[in-house]
Amino acid sequence: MLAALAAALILAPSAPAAPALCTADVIETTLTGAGHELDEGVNLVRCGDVTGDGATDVVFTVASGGTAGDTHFGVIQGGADGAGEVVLYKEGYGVGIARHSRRSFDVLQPYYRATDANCCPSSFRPTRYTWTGTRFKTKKLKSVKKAPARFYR
Ligand SMILES: [Ca+2]
Repeated sequence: MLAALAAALILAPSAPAAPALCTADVIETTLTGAGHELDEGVNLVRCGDVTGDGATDVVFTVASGGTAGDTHFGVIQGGADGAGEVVLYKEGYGVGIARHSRRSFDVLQPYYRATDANCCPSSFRPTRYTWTGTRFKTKKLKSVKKAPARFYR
């Protein structure tokens, strides 16, 4: 059985397709397997190394299905065996994400003053998540008036 599996892996075509880790299906299965809620399902997906080990990881958001936009974000770290481990899963509001480097990514969230309508926050506040080797440490970055498009598309 194991030998057959190994043979199948060796014979598998090495097409340069995106790793399975970076598909919504695999992210959702991995999250459910780790005991996390899914709300409306995975929305944004950023594929690439963010833990500095050369192996592809995936940064993602989970949609609320309502005006709050995406209300969770996280990281699944890809292992050498192709399996993924949830190394971060957090709540947010109107979350946008963008990879910054091979060991960091940025999370953008709207900041509302009391008089701001839901459509139109006064500003957006980015936070940088940097991998320390065992976890992500956070650092607040300078707020911006407009959300750079790369965070939300
Ligand atoms: Ca990695």
